[in-house]
Amino acid sequence: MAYPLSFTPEVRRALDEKRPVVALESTIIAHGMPYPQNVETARAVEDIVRQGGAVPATIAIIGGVLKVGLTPAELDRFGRDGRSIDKVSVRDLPFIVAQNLDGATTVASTMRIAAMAGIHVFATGGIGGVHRGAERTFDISADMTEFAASDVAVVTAGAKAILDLALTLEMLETLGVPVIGLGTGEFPAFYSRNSGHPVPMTCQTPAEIAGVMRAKWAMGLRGGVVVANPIPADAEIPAEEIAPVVEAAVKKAAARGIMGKETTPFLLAEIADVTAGRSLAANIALVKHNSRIAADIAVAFAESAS
Ligand code: PSU
Ligand code: MN
Repeated sequence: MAYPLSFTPEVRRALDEKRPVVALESTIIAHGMPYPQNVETARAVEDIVRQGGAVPATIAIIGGVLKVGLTPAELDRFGRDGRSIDKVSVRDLPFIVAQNLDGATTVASTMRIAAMAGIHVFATGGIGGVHRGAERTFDISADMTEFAASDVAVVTAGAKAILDLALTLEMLETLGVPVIGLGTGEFPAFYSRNSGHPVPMTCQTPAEIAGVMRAKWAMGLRGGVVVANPIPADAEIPAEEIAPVVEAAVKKAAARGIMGKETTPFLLAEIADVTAGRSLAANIALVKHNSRIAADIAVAFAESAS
């Protein structure tokens, strides 16, 4: 039996009526962005999903309960409390639940809870992946292995520029995960539209992506799909501009001995600092764009059921 989930009425109704739903994560709120931009963005993203004809389901853990959909007050609290709320990946789920704690869910744990809830589309900013230097540190995000387990399509602006994109793509191939460029032949690099790394396949429309999802799961192939959606051109930071900033941030993290789950939040905050908030503006723009596309995919996927 699945662990009991707690739904907001809006999400419960949409799922019962088989209407399109888009999952959203809470680590990006609590750990990925500063207050108050985190709450403003989380609210805006929910509105964008609704405007796109789907119902948003922001996922988090409150008092050990797996929440599918947050009330405005809950969402606000996650933004205000920020990094004092535990960042919860899949390995942390049993402890947080058993001890009745609060947790902000990463891409991996959000995928898992979305799958438990029967939600197949999820919008984030950028997925975790294989970190630079992983051959020494073994730092590979649990987001990677989760793509082999949960039947969820995740719309992402590629993978964060703080990662080793070539190794991240290799890992996804090993795990049998389709990486689809939406309107692009290149894997986008989060802040930048281009990375120089080709994607294995390209789709031009949300309906085509829904088709890939149907085909994958109809064959009994378990696991997720990466939908790589480049940041809008007017918000991008060109690769040559952001590369030295990322380089310096990665070095600073290493020098300070920052490891494990602290790495990604540290690097994002450091890069936002050094770019005087420009990377934060880029991050917000790409999350909004991903949410719009995720709504379109959820609508197309629901239509393809009939
Ligand atoms: N995307 C963003 N900002 C974030 C994250 C993703 O734009 O803060 C979070 C996601 O929750 C992702 C996590 O799952 O970073 C990856 O952390 P780690 O590298 O420790 O697995
Ligand atoms: Mn890690």
